[in-house]
Amino acid sequence: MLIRAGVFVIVAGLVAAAPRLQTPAAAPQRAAAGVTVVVDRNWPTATRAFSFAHVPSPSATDAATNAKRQLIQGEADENGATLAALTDGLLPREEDEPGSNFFFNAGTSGGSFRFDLGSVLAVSQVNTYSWHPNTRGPQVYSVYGSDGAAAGFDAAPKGDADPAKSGWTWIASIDTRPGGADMGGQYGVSISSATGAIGRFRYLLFVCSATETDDDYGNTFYSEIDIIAKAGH
Ligand SMILES: [Ca+2]
Ligand SMILES: [Ca+2]
Repeated sequence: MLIRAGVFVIVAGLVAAAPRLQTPAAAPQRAAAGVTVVVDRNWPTATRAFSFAHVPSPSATDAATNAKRQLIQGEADENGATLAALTDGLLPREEDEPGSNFFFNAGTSGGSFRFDLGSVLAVSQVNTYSWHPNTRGPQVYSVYGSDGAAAGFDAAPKGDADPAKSGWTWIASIDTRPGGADMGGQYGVSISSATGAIGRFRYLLFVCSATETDDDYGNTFYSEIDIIAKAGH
């Protein structure tokens, strides 16, 4: 459902895209009240610096650096890295470097994984990065946060169950597909809050979808995911 909704959002965004040139890849994204999403796309050229017009560059010293990572649904592609690649602070040097990215298995529609930050933190940003020359470049996912304290909290929601019904707070649903045939590029997404904190979370859940299922190679090459916590929290 989220994927389909995302397609329509993108189409609508293109129709009204002219005033939004400062974020050329940013069709309107869906996010919880008070949550802001910024999308940057470095294309047709990009460098290993992951330097973006608006989105901060990836960090090696963020709140996710030592997070425990857990695959919840789906299969990792054996040609890629483990989930550790999402938090190691290292970046691919080239646009098609499978061993430096985590991606779900070829021929599958995606999956989900969870970060455990170890304690409840005031999360101010969730920043996600990807890079690929074609359909594995854009990011399509929903992200949820939880402090794990709710009655009935399910740390590993599966199937089509809505995590928001098992103790998770929906933060945003991201779809950076630019429309048109050419989807390649280096993408940066920054999710933040005007009030400083998106929420107080120990766990972050990412539910990822392939960008297309026309062939087996639509799962995004995720290079890094940063969780930024407010200082002193
Ligand atoms: Ca990082
Ligand atoms: Ca990395």
